[in-house]
Amino acid sequence: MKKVLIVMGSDSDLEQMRPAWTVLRELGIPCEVTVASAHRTPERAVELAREARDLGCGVILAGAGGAAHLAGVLAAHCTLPVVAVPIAVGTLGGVDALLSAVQMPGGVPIASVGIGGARNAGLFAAAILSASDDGVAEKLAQFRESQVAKVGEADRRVKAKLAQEWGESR
Ligand code: RP5
Repeated sequence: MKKVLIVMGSDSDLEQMRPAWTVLRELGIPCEVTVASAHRTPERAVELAREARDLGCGVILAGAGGAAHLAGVLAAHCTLPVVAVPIAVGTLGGVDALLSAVQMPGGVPIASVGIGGARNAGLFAAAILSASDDGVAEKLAQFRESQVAKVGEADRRVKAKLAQEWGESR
């Protein structure tokens, strides 16, 4: 099974990135997590991107805040799909990171989830891997089914609560 490489620009991104590997672990998809910065450790970022495919990675998730360029730099040095996770930090609260991802100039595309969207990034990585891995596709289908069940339970809870409230108010 292909792995997901999760790169974050700083250890200060850790908690916002945690949902990515949490959901990947729920799905049984292996991942590597590492800190590398496009501007503080540019050589390391390039090295990671260049070796990722040979190390068995099928997707890269890149979490960074500020006017972030980590996802773009990683994408520039490999042909794996790269998904940016804009981190909510600093004066602009992640809008800068979001725009730097979705406004990537032409030729080396990256995808992006929303600000702080690490869990969705993990799920999207699983969807990418599912295109060539039936086991991952099956796990993702089961995950979707579990969401259906949870919404059904939420619906029953809300109805029961409202029935009780409305009964009490009469
Ligand atoms: C970015 O700058 C990192 O991804 C982080 O979101 C932000 C702040 O980094 P620290 O100054 O906390 O290390 O490169």
